[in-house]
Amino acid sequence: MARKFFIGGNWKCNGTLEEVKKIVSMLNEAEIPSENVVEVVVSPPFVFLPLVESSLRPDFQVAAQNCWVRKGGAFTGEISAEMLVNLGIPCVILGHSERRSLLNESNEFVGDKVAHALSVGLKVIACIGETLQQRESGSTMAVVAAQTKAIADKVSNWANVVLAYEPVWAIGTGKVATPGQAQEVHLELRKWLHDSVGAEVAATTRIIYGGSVNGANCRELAAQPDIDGFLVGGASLKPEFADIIRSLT
Ligand code: G2H
Repeated sequence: MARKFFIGGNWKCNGTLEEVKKIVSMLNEAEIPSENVVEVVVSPPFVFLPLVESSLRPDFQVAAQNCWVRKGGAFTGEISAEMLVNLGIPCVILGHSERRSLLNESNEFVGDKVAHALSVGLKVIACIGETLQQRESGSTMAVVAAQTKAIADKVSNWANVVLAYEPVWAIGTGKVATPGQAQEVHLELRKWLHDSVGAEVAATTRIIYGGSVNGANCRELAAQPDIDGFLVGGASLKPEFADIIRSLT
C-alpha cells in the first residue's frame, strides 16, 4: 500500500495572535496538491489551537506539540490527551528532541505518552533522532532503534503513528542532513520495524524527516524512497511552507 506523503508544520513556541492569523491566511490561500496526494498537519502552541482549528482550511489538520502522559488530574501546567480530543484536535507531536533534552523526557516516558495518546484516539507524530556526538561515535542506529523500541514496547497498533526522524544536529541549525544521510537512516528504521514489529507496519508506517527542511532542499529529500514527508520547524512559519507542501509535484 502506498504511503501518503505527510507534511507537518511545527510552529514550536512562536507567534502572536496577529502572526498566527497571518500564517493561517497564508495557508488558507496556498495552492497545494489534492489531499489524496499529501496530508498536511500544522502544530501551533496550545493557546492558539482552538483558533487555528476553527479558522484553518478543512483539508489541513491541527496537532498539539505535546500532551500529558496519562489521564488529567493534579498535574499543574499539563494538558491531557483527553482535553485535545475534547477540543477536536486530532493529532499530537510527542518526543520532540527539544523536550527530550530540555525537559529530560526519557525514551520510556515518550513511549508511555505515545501509547496513552493513541489509546484515546489521537494520531501521533513520534520524534526520534541522534545528537551530533552520537552520530560521530557511530551510534545513530542504536540510538534511534532504542527510541523506537521504547514506543514499540507500548504500542501494538501503528496505524495512527507517523515516525519523525529528526537528527538533533540538523534541528534549527540550517545544517540539513543530506538526502543520502536521511535515506540511510529511514531505510534502516524501516528494516528495524520489519524485523522487530512486522512487515506490514514497516511497509505502511510513514517515516518523515525533520531538521532544517526548507523550500530549497525539500524536493531532493522528498525524492528519496523511504522519506515519506517532513516535519518542518522554522520554514513552516513562512510562505515557503506552501512550496514544501508541493515538494512532490
Ligand atoms: C526540527 C524541525 C521541526 P527546524 O525540530 O520539528 O525544526 O525545521 O526548524 O529544524
